[in-house]
Amino acid sequence: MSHRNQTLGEFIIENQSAFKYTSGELSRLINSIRLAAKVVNHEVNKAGLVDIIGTAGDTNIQGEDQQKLDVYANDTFIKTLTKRNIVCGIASEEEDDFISINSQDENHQNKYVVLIDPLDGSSNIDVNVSVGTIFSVYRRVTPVGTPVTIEDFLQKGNQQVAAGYVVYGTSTMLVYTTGHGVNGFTLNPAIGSFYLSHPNMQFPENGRIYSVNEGNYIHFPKGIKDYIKYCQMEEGDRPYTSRYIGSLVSDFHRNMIKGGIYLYPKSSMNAKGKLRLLYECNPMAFLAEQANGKASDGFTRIMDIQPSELHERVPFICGSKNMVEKAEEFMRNA
Ligand code: P6P
Repeated sequence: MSHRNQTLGEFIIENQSAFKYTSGELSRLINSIRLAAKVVNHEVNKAGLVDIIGTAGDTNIQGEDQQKLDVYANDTFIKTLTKRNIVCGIASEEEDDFISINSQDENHQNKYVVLIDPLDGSSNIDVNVSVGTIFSVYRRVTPVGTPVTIEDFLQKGNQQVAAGYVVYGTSTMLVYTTGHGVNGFTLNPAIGSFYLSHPNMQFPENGRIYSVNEGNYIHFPKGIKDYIKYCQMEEGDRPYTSRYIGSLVSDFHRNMIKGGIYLYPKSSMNAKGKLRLLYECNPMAFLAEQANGKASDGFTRIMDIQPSELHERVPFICGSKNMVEKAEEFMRNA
């Protein structure tokens, strides 16, 4: 159920009963993400005005320079999720290992683990291009009341109970799913409330936008090269338009609204591609499928891949169903 201009809080309450595990915990979890998103949004929006731009002088497990806002966003989401005593474990792109959260009370009854990319596309911060937060939620698989283990995090994407992103763009939006479609909420910064602005978001089955870093073209597998050439060919509704922001959340969001495909393939430089399975590809794949789109590594459905380590990478092709299937066809026939 949804009504335009409903607030996120009203939407969560109205749809709580639709969620099969409802105990209010997931609603409180989404509410805590809402709060953290507002706090991070405040900092992202003034990044140019205070000394928060630039690297924090550290690198993460990926060997990437940690931008100060990366660190700030990571700390904010971890603190908010921990303080609200909702989850039993958190994994983050910015943390080498997962964090086990022992509740204040001895009977640790929290059932959910959250995996986050706290600020995706952060290399865009210094040039004022939109960035995003990505989150993925699972129910733990180890006994409630015991400390979480790596098993709780290495679940297939098809076990997710919720997933979403915040895009800090020309406006700030929270877009998420609990398995009943995808809904987008836009922040009214004047009053600090998110309002339902994009109910039941759906990928058009076809699109005319392809998003890929063509600077890597010569390093791509033959099937990807053939698909890119297909996009550029004068035939039917082609050539398509190339649009690549360098921020997954922004490219995904635009393609979901307009129709399009995002590709981050493997290459001779990145044997498994660049994007991380657990906190980038799985949540975006859950959203894509809930919005009538598709997500694969070129051969296998992303959400069917069995993770083997926290920060593993996979090739990622995601977007309008017919476009993803055409790209998969080129991969099969290469
Ligand atoms: P490249 C950002 O670092 C990110 O993870 C995605 O948000 C983005 O689409 C991609 O990497 C950009 O990577 O290699 O094209 O700069």
